[in-house]
Amino acid sequence: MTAPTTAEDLFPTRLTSPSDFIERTQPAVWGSVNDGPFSAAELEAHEKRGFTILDDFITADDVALYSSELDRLAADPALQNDPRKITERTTGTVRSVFEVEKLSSVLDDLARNPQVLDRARQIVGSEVYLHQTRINYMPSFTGTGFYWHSDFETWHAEDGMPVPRSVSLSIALTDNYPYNGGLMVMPGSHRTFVPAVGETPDNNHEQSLQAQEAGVPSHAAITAMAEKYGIDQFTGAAGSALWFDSNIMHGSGNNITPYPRSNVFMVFNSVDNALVEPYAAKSPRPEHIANRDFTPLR
Ligand code: 6CS
Ligand code: FE
Repeated sequence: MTAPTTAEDLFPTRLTSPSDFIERTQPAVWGSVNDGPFSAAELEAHEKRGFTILDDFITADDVALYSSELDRLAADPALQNDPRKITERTTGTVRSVFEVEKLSSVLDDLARNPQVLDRARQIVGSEVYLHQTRINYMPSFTGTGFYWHSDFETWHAEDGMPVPRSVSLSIALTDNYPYNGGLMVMPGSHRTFVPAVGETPDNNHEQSLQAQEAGVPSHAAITAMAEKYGIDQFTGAAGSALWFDSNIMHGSGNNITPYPRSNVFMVFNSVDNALVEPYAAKSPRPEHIANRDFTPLR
């Protein structure tokens, strides 16, 4: 499949001056209760809040299995200078490994597991493919967070994702406390698109995956969003899952505790929302960050 070169830009961003927020018209949940494992009440809550937490989503055995994959990939000498491995800017320890379904058959199986795939299809209301996958490692003491952002803002601007019709799954491989750099979300903020100010630098991904600067909202925008939606935090034991909308406003602080925090992260995009040319960047990002093989996952 080749990407169309143009598509209407419903979410102008990376602008020269601030502009109004955009209230999206697209739903968060495109499917219905008959399409998969989520109950009607879960779908309704997901539509409203933009995220769903499922405790005990995977077993303790699977937590151990995926954790050993995480350790293996972090230590793999073959990935030493691989662009899929992102290190912390200051300490050089592993921050993320991308495209993990290609590096681990165990994680490829996870993406295709009906408990995962059927839920992703149910939310986006169609067949899906993997837009991005990664393992995030947040070490104890020195782990650095992710500043406030909407994933969709980046995927639209830099990857050419037309509309927010994708869902992300984050599975906790360690316990998430309120104090070890856990993810903060603004419930309901997925309804509002916050255009960012500032042009996308060339090859922005070479620095943005260590610390995002382009595409983040202004302090005034974050303040307005927090006043409207409030801030919640994702806490939960290892094995819990967070399903969240691509446009939800989220971020995390640093981790100065002795308790590391790591997770497997997979983004399922609708095959009817395949990438086009980037809306606000000179060239598309590499495929290990933004996949352009739109073959449905089976
Ligand atoms: O670049 C990405 O695709 C993801 N990573 C960062 C740091 N921000 C946007 C998005 O979540
Ligand atoms: Fe994010």
